[in-house]
Amino acid sequence: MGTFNHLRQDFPILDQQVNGEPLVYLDNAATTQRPTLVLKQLMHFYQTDNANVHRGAHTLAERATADYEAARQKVQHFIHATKPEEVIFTKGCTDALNLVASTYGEQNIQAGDEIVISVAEHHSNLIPWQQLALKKGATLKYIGLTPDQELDLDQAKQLITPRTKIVAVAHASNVLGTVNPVRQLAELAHANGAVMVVDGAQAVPHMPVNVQDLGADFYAFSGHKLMAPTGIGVLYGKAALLEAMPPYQYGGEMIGEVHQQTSTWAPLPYKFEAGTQNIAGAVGLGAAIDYLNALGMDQVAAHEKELVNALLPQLLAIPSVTVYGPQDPAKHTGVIAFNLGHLHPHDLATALDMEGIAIRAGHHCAQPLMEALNVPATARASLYIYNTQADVDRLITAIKKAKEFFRIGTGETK
Ligand code: 7TS
Repeated sequence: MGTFNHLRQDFPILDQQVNGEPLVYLDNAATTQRPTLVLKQLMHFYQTDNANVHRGAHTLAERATADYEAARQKVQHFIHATKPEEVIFTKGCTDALNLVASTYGEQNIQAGDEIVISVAEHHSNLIPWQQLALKKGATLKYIGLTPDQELDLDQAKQLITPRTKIVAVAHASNVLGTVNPVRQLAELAHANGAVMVVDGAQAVPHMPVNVQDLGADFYAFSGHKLMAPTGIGVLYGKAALLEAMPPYQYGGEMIGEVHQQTSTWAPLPYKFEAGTQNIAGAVGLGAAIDYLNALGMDQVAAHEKELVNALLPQLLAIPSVTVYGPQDPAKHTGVIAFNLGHLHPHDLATALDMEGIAIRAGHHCAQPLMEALNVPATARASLYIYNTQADVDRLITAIKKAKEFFRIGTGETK
């Protein structure tokens, strides 16, 4: 433990006090913080290279285009896509999933078809499929959880049939802290003629990802959860699928030829990048990937695992604490949702904020999962590379203090 302790100094925002205490930032599943490297790269882009891309009649336009396309190649190598054309820049993970639903889904789903997702999906990987199913007269089916609150692969085997056209599941859950068996699900999908859509928002920032090994047909994620700016994300898609899909939006940049009554489309990836894109965001994403590559994704995963090994047993040892998802640290990512007795998680989050500790409380955009867990909301601490053992200790101490203050587990409440 401790090899990443120096990283904190790369993140200027972490060097502040909140309510008189040094900030402990544990809301990384919502968004991460940006290192100086990314901030500098953004500044550098705007100060030296800024221009619109692909209109390259001048030097700045050429430089901006080169920066933007270099970022695409960094993403390609980071997730092991076969070629840069398979990397579409989007506004984020939500935008990427909506793109698939409203192009591939619109083109391929018919009445009577089935779409299979899991009960633990973030609304971003649920509502696009729900609305597509409603519009087309298709059926949306849900894979449930095992008693250990992991995705029920046996049930998935029953649900995925030749009627299934799309299987869409998160690579890692934003609530349960589970990593789903994407490869097995992709095999089931493919054996039944369906495509595999993966929501990688909580996976790409935290572990090595190889979209080809996973068997993903589409893979979506957001830049801001891996230290890049907000407003930039990625849709990976297999080239043959992307080629056959209609455009998502129409306008500049995405056209081949436009006539009064007809148009043709640009080749991949530009067919899906209508209008001026978040060029600086892509540059920032490239810088964030450089930062992660310098650390090594295996080391990133190992660091978080060490923190989970320290945090989870201590949390479970506090009487009245319920932890959701697997209780075994080996099966749990750095996303840890929990409740303290009947204390509303918002009250707990407020108490922790008074101690300078930032966690999230709420339904985490996963209301069907809250229903399945039979809770209205949970607290959630989520870790990243700059968190330390000291952060874990501060969290545990503050939860114990809140437990005393609210008299949880004493039979009385304040
Ligand atoms: N999918 C998962 C699994 C997520 O955790 C999130 C965001 C999204 C999709 C959507 O990402 P966006 O960048 O397009 O908004 N999750 C959370 C969260 O858990 N708390 O705040 C945002």
